[in-house]
Amino acid sequence: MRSKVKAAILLGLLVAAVPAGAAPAASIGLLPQANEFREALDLSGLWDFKLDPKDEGEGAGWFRGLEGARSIAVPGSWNEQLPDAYDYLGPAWYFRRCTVPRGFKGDRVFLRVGSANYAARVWVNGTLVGEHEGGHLPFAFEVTPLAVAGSPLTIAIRVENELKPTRVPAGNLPPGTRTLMASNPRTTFDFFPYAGLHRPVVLYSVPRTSIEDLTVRTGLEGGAGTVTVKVTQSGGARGARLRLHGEGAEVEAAMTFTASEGEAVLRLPRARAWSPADPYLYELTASLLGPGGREVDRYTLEVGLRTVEVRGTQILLNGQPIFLKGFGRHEDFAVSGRGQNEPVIVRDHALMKWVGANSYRTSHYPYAEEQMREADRQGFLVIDEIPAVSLHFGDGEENVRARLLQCEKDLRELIARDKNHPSVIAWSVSNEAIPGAIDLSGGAARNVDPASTAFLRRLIDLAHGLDPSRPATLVAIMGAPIEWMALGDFVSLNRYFGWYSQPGDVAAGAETFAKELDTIHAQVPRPIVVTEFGADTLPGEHSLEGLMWSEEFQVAFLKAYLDAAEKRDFVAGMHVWCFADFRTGQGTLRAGSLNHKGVFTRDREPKMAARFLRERWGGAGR
Ligand code: BDP
Repeated sequence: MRSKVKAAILLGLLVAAVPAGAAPAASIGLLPQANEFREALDLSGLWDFKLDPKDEGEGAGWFRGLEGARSIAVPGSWNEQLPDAYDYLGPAWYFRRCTVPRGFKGDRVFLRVGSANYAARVWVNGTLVGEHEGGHLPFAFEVTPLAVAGSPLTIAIRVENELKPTRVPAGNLPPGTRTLMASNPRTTFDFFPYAGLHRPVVLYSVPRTSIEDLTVRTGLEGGAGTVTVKVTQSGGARGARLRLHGEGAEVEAAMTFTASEGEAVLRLPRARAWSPADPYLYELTASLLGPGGREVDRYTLEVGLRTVEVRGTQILLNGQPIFLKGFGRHEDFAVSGRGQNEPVIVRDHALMKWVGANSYRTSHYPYAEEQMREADRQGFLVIDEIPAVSLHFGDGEENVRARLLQCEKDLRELIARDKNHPSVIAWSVSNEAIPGAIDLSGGAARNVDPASTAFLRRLIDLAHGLDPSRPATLVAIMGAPIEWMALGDFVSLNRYFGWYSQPGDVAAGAETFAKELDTIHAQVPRPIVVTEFGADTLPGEHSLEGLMWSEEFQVAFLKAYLDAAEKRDFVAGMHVWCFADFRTGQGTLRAGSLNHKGVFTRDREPKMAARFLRERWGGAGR
């Protein structure tokens, strides 16, 4: 069993740890789906909940039930639901009873957790079934022997989000380690370390012979399109039938399996390409065929036909240069915290359209799968990022190594999860890795330890290896060394001249920005995407002179940067930091524990800058 699991992890298919005696982790590539062959029971709602500050729950058998429990909503962070748990990050227990649907009879049953931040252990009917480390990504375990159709089932999940140097992102670094800003809790990153079950928990069934994973790659040539589909199956099906439906056309292809995998190409003589202007989605149905050609399993996927490529200093979508207009964002909202919040997902995408954006980055961690589906439907170009924020390299080899392993695991899981989304145009393997010294003047660090460069190169190479169809990038902090910027297929930069340096002098800051763009371009002749630029702005704060923190300052700052970028055809995108104000740790730079660089407030009302961008970017419905 162990070597089988290891092999699968190497393949990037299996993604959670297997405690002794527990079930092997299951594939996370496909969201659970209900149809004639599959069923899914979404366990979102109120669960029993109990903090475990003394860490006594496991020894005392809390996985059998919680005494003195109170309610908690899943999905949702616990921090703002329970007033006494705001900055509690230690262990806590979730517990819930359900009945295994009768329709699961005879099938394999899995339990899938959409995201537990940061580490989770899972028990079903009192039996430990698995554990997982790393927030923001799903994990699943097979629980077939425990889940009897029509019978009651208990689920217990212990979650903790202790800040540790060995985690990604890291926290509680050893005293003396240089961090960008001091904050409480002691993170290395500028967003609140929300904890809990942040996305739905789903119990689902698949037939004994079933589709385990689908990988879709699309191509466009002239007016024609191709959809290459790899099917991974378990249970010994002989073949599969693929059907692609859309635009009044239906094409089919058949495949036979050699072992567990098969591949086939669907050809559309006239294809409707997916793009921000026309995010058209075809429907792909994969059917697994059993004895006598009988259909034994089915999975349906929305597919957008598009190509992405970096050529020279341009990013090409469907062969045409595309300029990324948009934002860095956060999954953040009052009370729900980092929990999946569908009304906010819908509003955020609508507001980005209203502004005229066509792109965003999932700063600084993978977003909910519902976000990615909405991006597919609304035509956003997404830079999809793992939680590798503020990587440090100076706190000892052991810590650095632990973080590298976690980054690699995150990247495997992210690509396994998001590989089929047309909206995802690139993988971001880190945000603002920290060079030894930080230069805020527009220069680049020199003599950086080669081991840190090798660390980042390894992540870029891994992204390329797992998914040769998309570019990979890493986001450079001010003062990052040129050799780091040169590792990605395009350069990504966060810049704050006129804010953190040259404060209050927009003109001087924009000049430093422009000069630095030219210097980088001369050394790395690839597209540059400015993945962050912005200024903290208190809504309602006005200033005739356009002083810092006022709405006028934010508009002037964004305008100066956009103007500088517009004059340089090697700049392929501008992402404003940030879409909306968001909660972060307490610190002297963060009034009300909020980062105020949003062009929308935390409750999604526009600041002046939102209206300015809407004019500039030609927002919808003007
Ligand atoms: C960058 C980070 C981002 C911060 C932002 C800021 O990438 O997470 O929130 O700056 O300071 O350093 O506002």
